[in-house]
Amino acid sequence: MTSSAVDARIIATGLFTPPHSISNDELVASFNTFVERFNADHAREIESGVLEPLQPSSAEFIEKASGVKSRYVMEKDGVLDPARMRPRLPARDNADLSILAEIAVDAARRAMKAADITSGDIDGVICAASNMQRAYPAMAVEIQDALCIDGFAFDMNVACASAAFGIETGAGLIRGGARRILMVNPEICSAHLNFRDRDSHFIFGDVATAVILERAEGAPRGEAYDIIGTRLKTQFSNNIRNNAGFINRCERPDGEAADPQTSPFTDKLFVQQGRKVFKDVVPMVGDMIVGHLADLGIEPSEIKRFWLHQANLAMNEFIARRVLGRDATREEAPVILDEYANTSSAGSIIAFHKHRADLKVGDIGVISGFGAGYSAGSIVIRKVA
Ligand code: CO8
Repeated sequence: MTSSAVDARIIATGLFTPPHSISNDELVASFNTFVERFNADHAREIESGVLEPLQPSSAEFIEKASGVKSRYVMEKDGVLDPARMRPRLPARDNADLSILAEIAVDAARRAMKAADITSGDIDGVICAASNMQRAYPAMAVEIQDALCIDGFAFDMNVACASAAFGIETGAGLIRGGARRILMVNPEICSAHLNFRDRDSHFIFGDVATAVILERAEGAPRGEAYDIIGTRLKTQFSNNIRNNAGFINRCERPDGEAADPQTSPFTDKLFVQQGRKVFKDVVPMVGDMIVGHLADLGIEPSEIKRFWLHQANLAMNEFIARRVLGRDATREEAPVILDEYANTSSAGSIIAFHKHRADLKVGDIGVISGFGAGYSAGSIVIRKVA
């Protein structure tokens, strides 16, 4: 799907960064302790060939394969405790703000402050993220309530592409008559990451971002980026999956007591075929951006900045090369995954939030999110103030 009339503009972003950071060395130390204990506890099965021994992780591998050096998390001790390996996020009373809503509200308040607007200036809220804390009521309605916003709110999930799809959805609502839309991306990836899986335990981090979209009419009051084109694409793939869902309790055989969330090999958490994802998604996204720019009559060389999803450093380098026909500089395609890791839908928005201050009026950039589904979105923007 493609849209190209200028109906909406981005007038502000907000970023919530969690209080705790975990280095690769800390993560690997915890994982390797788990592996030693697991192998010792299962020595007999391993010796008899019934079970393969678990292999240790390595900080060098993680940085080389992904570019990730650290990640922020909402709670650190539970993640690093080899007997637990998931954050401690105690259940809250229904009367209290949910943790996912809390971080979204923080990012939203920062964006509203940057835009110098109040709750009364916003007509609707979209919560676009990889995982919602519950089925209902919608996270977005809780966020709307906490911010005292009148109007409407709803959740949407397009995995790592959620923010790009959220921006296009917000622009569509503005096309339909709304004045301003708040789009938030709260991602507590640590809660649905399998820290016992060597292949993926290092990939994700927690964060929340917010974007405020406004109808593109009249002179902007402050910094603003016209949305000059959007393109969305999905293509089914089993290579990134999370099979957690409401049907799970009905799938378990009679008498089975094991909690599928605590198995080291669970598919009820994030699982992927990383190599296949890499090979499929690089051409899919590269070609989407090239085609999108061509249809808008924009040469790739006119693009000042690519705020790409932050999943893997090499992946972003390949995509930028496919679009530009040469290597992109760090200024052209900024990197935040070294510090934040993959924050799913929020990654491209963190990059946009942190790396746009130097742009001049008239400069064009591309925000692009991509991931599970597969799903991908390209948002082309021009700085107008
Ligand atoms: N330490 C040491 N060695 C390791 C480790 C480790 N931690 N992990 C794997 N190895 C070994 C492997 O066993 C393998 O060994 P061998 O060669 O003997 O078989 C070797 O290292 C190479 O392994 P890989 O082929 O897997 O390594 P890659 O170079 O492909 O790197 C990556 C793995 C980093 C995962 C890479 O493939 C990648 O980043 N791919 C892109 C995938 C991607 O971007 N996915 C993101 C999608 S996320 C999304 O859409 C959002 C989902 C919702 C969010 C969920 C939040 C939890």
